Amino acid sequence: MTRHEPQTAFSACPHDCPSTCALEIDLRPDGGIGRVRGAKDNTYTAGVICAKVARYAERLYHPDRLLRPLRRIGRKGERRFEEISWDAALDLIAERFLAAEAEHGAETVWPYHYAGTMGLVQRDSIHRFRHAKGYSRQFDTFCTNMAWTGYVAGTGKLAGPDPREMALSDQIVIWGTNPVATQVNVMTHAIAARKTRGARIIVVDVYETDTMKQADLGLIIKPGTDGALACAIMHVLFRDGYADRPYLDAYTDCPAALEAHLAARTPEWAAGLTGLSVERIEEAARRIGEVKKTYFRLGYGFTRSRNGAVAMHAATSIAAVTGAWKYEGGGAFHNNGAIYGHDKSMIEAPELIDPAVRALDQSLIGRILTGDTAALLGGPPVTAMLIQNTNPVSVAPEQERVKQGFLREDLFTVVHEQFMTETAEMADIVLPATQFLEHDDIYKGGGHQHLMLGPKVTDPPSGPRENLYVLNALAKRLGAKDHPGFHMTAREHIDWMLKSSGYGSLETLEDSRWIDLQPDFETSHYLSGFGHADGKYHFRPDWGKSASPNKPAGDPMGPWRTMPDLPDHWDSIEHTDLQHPFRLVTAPARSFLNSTFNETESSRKREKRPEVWIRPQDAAKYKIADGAHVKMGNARGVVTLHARYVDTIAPGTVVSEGLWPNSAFEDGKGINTLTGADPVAPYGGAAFHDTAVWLRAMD
Ligand SMILES: Nc1nc2c(c(=O)[nH]1)N[C@H]1C(S)=C(S)[C@@H](COP(=O)(O)OP(=O)(O)OC[C@H]3O[C@@H](n4cnc5c(=O)[nH]c(N)nc54)[C@H](O)[C@@H]3O)O[C@H]1N2
Ligand SMILES: Nc1nc2c(c(=O)[nH]1)N[C@H]1C(S)=C(S)[C@@H](COP(=O)(O)OP(=O)(O)OC[C@H]3O[C@@H](n4cnc5c(=O)[nH]c(N)nc54)[C@H](O)[C@@H]3O)O[C@H]1N2
Ligand code: SF4
Ligand SMILES: [Mo]
Repeated sequence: MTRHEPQTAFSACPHDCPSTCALEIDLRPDGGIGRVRGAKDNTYTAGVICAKVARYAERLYHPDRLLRPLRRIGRKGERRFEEISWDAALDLIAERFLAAEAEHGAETVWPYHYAGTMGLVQRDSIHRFRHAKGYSRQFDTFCTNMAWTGYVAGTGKLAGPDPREMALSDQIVIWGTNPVATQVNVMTHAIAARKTRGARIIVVDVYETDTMKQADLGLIIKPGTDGALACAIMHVLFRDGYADRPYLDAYTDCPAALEAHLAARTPEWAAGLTGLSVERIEEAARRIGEVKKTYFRLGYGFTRSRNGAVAMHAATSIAAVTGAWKYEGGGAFHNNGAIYGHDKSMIEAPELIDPAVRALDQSLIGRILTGDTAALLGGPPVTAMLIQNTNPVSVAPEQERVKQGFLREDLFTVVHEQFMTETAEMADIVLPATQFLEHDDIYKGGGHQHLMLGPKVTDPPSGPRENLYVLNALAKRLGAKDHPGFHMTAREHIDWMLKSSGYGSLETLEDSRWIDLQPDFETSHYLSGFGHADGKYHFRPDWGKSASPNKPAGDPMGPWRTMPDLPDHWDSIEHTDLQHPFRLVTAPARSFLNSTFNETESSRKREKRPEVWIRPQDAAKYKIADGAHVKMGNARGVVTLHARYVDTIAPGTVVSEGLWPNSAFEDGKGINTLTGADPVAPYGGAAFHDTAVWLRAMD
């Protein structure tokens, strides 16, 4: 803890945020933490972090932190628990997991996790645990499926131009992400480009976000119409001589077919779909055509729709039409997942995987726990769960079913948590977890290129234990197949991974704090070829055979056979009708991170209360006043919240920023009561921003 300066420790932000900031932590004389700051000498973080992490002490020393293992003594969900010892808790869990296994087979146990910590040791050791027992696997679908699949369909690889190059670009197109709220460092580099080079910023969203407020050109479009906008932009680029034909011939698979296909995708056509004026689309296209050094920073938000993969591929394709990839400060970036090449085998034990064991869809948890045979993939019911790093009762879609499932008396649920979340309230056993500053881990940035050390910098209170401890202790009690990973500390795991990956050792990383793994310019810009076997950018994605990192073992899913074979508007979104006249987008709130930080007072104060934002013109039609108490619903359920008039939203669209705890809504039904879990084509994912709803004033 005193490796650098006596009063300052370093770490990395563990939260599920593409920025993965390099942190400096002020240490108090008693060893506790003070202010958290961004590391100035990390070239991506550049000294800037978000407000909620700067005040981390509020979360670390929160009076509601879980400190002791708890056992349920009331009925399910009644929130009555008694304290027990760690040993008693672990013994009981082992007994119940073994009994469940004896009755239904090992697949009845479903270790369930996600990204509350992005630390590779503490997040992913659960895989070693599940594989060593033959427990059900998890098909991850909350977040990345449509975005990664769509990007990789074009480029063949999940990587791109160095995000720091944004500072060297002449124009930055921030598409379907709200970095002021969700990944603040994108703004650092984009604003630097504006200050030093007069770069322009274009933002595409469905409402005027804080990011769009900073833009030179803001395009507010109807949700799920990004494919149409991208096609119309490309139409103009071809029509007006902005297409880089030598680049297209050398680097792309079928430019002539694309051009012919786009002939009918005119700005007039896209105006009808997106709600933008023809002039606005023409203006955006002209700016993108004129400025060669345009950096497309493509986010997740616009892919959380049933046509999200198609939308991502279409937006990525624009950079291939202009040839922006050739230039420093140009190209299209989404995520750098493919650059790391780190060896996770000691953490995850892939050699223990039995491919016959089912992989249950994380987003279908509601259907799975309520016995839907299709969702259970024909296997046994789930009767035991160990949950780490996720809060499905709040974050998962089809919330009514999720709650119903967790209420099952024959389901034995263990939740390892830092706080009494709404998922922990449903548990049979609650185990207290350490926070990131209290354990060792290693992180990689999705939105940048650093592998970063996050060492333990302060002692936890007595009680909370790290994920690795729980998994190793349970593996032993459960008689899991032995694996060296079960006998290693987090520091030993980190050291092993670094050595095995050729990235030095724990000792060298303690010294350097991070490693910059950005590939060279040629590679990052695909100048020696794209990631596909033919080295070309693919306008024709061949969806059923994609190289997506999210590809599951089985067949493609959803209506994938009707996906367009070239960039297009794919009309597969949830449609409005007379009963459901609005389309709801559940965008993230600036002061929460998914459901994390919704326990801190300052975040709740800043976000005020659950609201649905609506255009006054739209509200008037349904006699909804500004500030009105409203119900919002669809076939999945009904929520109660307050309306607020906001002029700058796409027509027919309503926005509810979250994630608030369910209990902040009047009847305890959170926003995910309304969202659907149906798997999006072709490789799954939940369409969180693609929901048709009705709205009704309550009085
Ligand atoms: N403060 C804060 N930060 C976060 C999070 C958080 O909850 N709060 N969540 C973290 C996580 S897990 C992730 S994955 C990232 C995600 O961060 P982003 O990539 O920013 O993605 P989203 O947060 O889903 O949505 C971003 C924007 O997409 C817009 N959007 C929704 N539908 C459409 C559409 O059809 N078209 C267009 N053009 N825009 C659309 C929304 O209005 C929203 O402003 O952020 C991380 N950072
Ligand atoms: N309506 C709507 N729903 C959404 C989204 C949306 O935009 N709209 N976004 C979706 C997206 S992109 C994502 S990624 C998911 C995210 O959903 P989750 O992965 O569930 O994310 P969090 O809400 O951050 O919950 C993480 C939990 O992990 C706990 N935790 C943190 N660190 C540790 C640790 O070291 N050990 C243990 N045991 N626990 C820890 C935290 O206390 C927190 O309760 O939500 C999805 N849900
Ligand atoms: S911006 Fe994201 S990575 Fe950086 S400190 Fe905030 S939550 Fe963490
Ligand atoms: Mo996410």
